[in-house]
Amino acid sequence: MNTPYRFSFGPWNIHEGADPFGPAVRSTIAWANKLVAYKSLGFDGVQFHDDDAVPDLEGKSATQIADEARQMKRLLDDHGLVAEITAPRLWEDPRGIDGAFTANDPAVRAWAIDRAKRCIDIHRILGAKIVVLWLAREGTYIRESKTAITAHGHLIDALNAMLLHDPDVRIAIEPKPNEPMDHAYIPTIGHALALAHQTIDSTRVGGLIESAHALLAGLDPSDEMAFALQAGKLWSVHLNDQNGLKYDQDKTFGAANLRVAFNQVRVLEQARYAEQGWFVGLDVKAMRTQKSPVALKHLQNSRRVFLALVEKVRTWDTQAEAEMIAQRDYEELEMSLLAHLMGIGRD
Ligand code: XUL
Ligand code: MN
Repeated sequence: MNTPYRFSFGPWNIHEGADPFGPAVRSTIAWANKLVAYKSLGFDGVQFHDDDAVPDLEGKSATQIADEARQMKRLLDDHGLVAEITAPRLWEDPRGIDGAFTANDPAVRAWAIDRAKRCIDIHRILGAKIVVLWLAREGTYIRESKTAITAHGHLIDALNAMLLHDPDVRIAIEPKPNEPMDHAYIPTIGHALALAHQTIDSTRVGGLIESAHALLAGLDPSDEMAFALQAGKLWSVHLNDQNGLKYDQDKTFGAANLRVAFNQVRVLEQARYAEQGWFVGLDVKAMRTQKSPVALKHLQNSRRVFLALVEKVRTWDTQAEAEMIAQRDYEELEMSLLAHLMGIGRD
């Protein structure tokens, strides 16, 4: 299929299978081998955390960080890959245990902003298009532990500091309603874009929608995407799937909710998302039961499902759809769509 779609994933999507209840079950794949896997799986873009690009960066000088980032950029060039995003990993450092930008301790907030600036420095060297903020611990386990009004102000302060640090940087907020916190402060794209509008340059703050995060918020991911697309603010996606309101599952795209996946692809097609140069990012995890030699199938399969659904969107009879809408015969519309997805005739 002749398609302008370009795909990305993060190195954490090739992983050892540890979960909160058990250790790793697969051996670690070296960076060099991960990079080789990208092209062979049909991917062109790499999603980075700052410390994926420069490991252990907290102990390193600015010069050392820049040198290592340049080495990583050369590696990407050698493999014909590009950096899509860079994200500050604020949630693993012990200082960020109760939030980073929204920590009660001003010294922790200062550290978090400084770390985000260093992430931007790495991002410039890698030539990535957007800095992504997944606000992992920016929320609470118990309501009373933070003052929410103040915390939202701290988030705006952090965004402003990042925007001032680099006049070209664009920041995409990745909303998620919970996990690891009980309640996160920025659970939906509406919250993210409302925050963006309070910064010193709202044109440089947009969003990244992850399918599973929207489902965890009880929302339809395609409507979340549409909200951002309408505003010209959907700058990346993390496609995956989620079976109900459980832990964050990061399943293969379409594996639990095929029709919901179809509608995500449909909205991206309607907005000509790919033609604007944005990547289709995947944030999927292999099942823990997968043996090492077949632990990359979740990436390949997610991409395949996406492309098959592009075909389904493009072959959907929109003329017939318009007639059914005009008649308000939504039962017919629904059955026609199900028949189209199942590849069966409409009798
Ligand atoms: C967390 C999540 C992260 C971010 C990248 O649920 O989705 O993988 O996407 O930090
Ligand atoms: Mn994600």
